[in-house]
Amino acid sequence: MEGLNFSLITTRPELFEYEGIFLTHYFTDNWENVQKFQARPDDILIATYPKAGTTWISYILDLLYFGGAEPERQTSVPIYMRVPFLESNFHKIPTGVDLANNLPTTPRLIKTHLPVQLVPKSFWEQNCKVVYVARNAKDNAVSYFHFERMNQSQPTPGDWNDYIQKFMDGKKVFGSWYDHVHGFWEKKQTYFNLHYMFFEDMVENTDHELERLSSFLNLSTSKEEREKVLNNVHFDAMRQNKMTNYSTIPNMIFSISPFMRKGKVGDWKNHFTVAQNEQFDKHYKVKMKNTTLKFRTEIS
Ligand code: PPS
Repeated sequence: MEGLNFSLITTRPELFEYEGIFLTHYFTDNWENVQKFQARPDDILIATYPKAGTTWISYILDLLYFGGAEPERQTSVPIYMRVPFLESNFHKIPTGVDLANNLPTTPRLIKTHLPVQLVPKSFWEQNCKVVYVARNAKDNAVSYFHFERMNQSQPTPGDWNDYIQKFMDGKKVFGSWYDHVHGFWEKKQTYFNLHYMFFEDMVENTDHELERLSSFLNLSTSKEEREKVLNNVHFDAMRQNKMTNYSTIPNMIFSISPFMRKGKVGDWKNHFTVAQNEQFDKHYKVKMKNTTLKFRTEIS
């Protein structure tokens, strides 16, 4: 397997404010090179707030473009090497920028969690296709909480009550969920090469979302091809697959919580107390009052 030469990090990083959002040094250490990154017109940028379904959409795109052509890629190259995390600099593996610059594929699939205003400008200048996935705030917060518990390269999450307060305040790595989802939604109004997707729609009808995505990408995929992709990107299949489940990363302690945890809409109901939910809803109304963006927190 490529790129797995790193050991457990024992000290969790500090969260600090940088360029108007909260980050850790893993995402600021290579800042200038990230901002100077030269996108190519056929690059595809996968943009998300953390825990919105990045790995899922990355694997879907990877299979759509390269699933048929390179069978060994599917069994030997982990998803985080196929789809570099642009702003990352974890020191023990090449930076996201170096990985992206050395990608042998066309198109290059590149992942970012940066909010819209901090995306390197060459992506916009080159009119690259951007696939954005958003997830409802409550499930996103729950998923992020468990991720911070298990991932030793994230700041400590504190207890759940503390955690949701910080989430509401935007004091999380990559900043405010509210600003992130809203920022890309606004961008879509003037930048037409942006496909805005919802995690909830993907759970409800993955095939339909796959069709819409293929059409955005101008890919003509047959029903059979789509079925093959669907089988591979099912939650259970990705959870079993070492190339997509992140089990190859020592910093992630799966005995605390696995990366592929539940993959559901509505798990927030198992976490929020009635009082926390009321407070969250009240705050949400204020934060989201000036947007046409609507989320579903449950599906039938
Ligand atoms: S990261 O670390 O930001 O890249 O994480 P990300 O991949 O964005 O989000 C992880 C959550 O997505 C869920 N997931 C899926 N759900 C349904 N089906 C599929 N195939 C799938 N793949 C990933 C994953 O389980 C995490 O959500 P939770 O709610 O924690 O389970």
